[in-house]
Amino acid sequence: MIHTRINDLLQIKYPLFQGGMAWIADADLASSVSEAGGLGIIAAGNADGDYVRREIRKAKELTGKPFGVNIMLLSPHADEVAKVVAEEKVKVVTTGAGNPSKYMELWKERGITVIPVVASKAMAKMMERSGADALIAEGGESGGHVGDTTTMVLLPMISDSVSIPVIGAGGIADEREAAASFILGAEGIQMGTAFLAAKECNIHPVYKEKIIKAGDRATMVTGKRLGHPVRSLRTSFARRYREAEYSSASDEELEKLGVGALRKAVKDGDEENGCFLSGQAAYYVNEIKSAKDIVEEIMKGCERIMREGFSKWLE
Ligand code: TUI
Repeated sequence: MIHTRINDLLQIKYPLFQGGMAWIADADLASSVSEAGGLGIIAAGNADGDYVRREIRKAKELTGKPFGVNIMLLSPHADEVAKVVAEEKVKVVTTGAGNPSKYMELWKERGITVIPVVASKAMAKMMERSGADALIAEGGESGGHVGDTTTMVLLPMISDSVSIPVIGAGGIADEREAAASFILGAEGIQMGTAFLAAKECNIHPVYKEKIIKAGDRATMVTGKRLGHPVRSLRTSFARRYREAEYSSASDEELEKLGVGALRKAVKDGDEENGCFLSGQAAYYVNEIKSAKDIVEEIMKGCERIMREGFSKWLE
């Protein structure tokens, strides 16, 4: 068994998180990952407090095991959702796309384990000083909102910079990528894209199909012009958005193009107008499986690689 400080901190069997994907990671997906021995995470995304409270209560009915809530800090409802997770005494909170310092006291006094996502060394050190229990270092291979440092460079950098445990994310969907993360200093891994193909993931079948079929250059990054770079599948929508970014279109026109695009992908499978967020590791996601099989295959494969060691090229 792979056993790190993350297993002890969260009382979970496997140090594996399911990423908090906006519009996607609901109580069904999160509870099935937690039941499988990992940490399932409900994504608050842009949803309001009532939605998040309902999903938390649903997850509590579906599993007795720990699960988390991810708060996307760019959301207009972030303040409200921050209060809801405190009231509901969620065991773990992860944050993304910003600095969660202002909520830290509220969460810590309720005994919540706080694990911010960081994409830089400066943010990692600041979060450790503010009382974070662990960090998720997410490289630019990931789907959704991305920084530009890769997991390969970011993980050792962040692990060397803090003494709290670090979870690697971005570009992990296969056992070799998982094992490499531990070598780079991680004490846990987080996967998002790999769980898009979970049976329990309630996205439109067209979205799952696109992830399963994704090839070697399947994703691209758009949104840099407005300051929020986002990695998604290279669809006609993504190409159109990219063209608009480099045209004389105004910022307002660009924003209008993006409104509702995540929902259109997730709920409607709308190939023309939907934004299908995905990490580069979609290449390794080739079939629909239960969350339990995804968790176990990755962790067992990772453990086998660690036990075998790497003597292939040693004389
Ligand atoms: O947050 C994510 N991934 C996301 S959020 C999202 S929803 C969205 N919708 C529209 C526009 C933008 C996003 C889809 N995917 N990952 C975690 C993550 N956090 N990656 C990078 C960061 C990050 C970035 C800046 C963390 C901290 C940070 O600090 C900013 C600062 O204040 O320096």
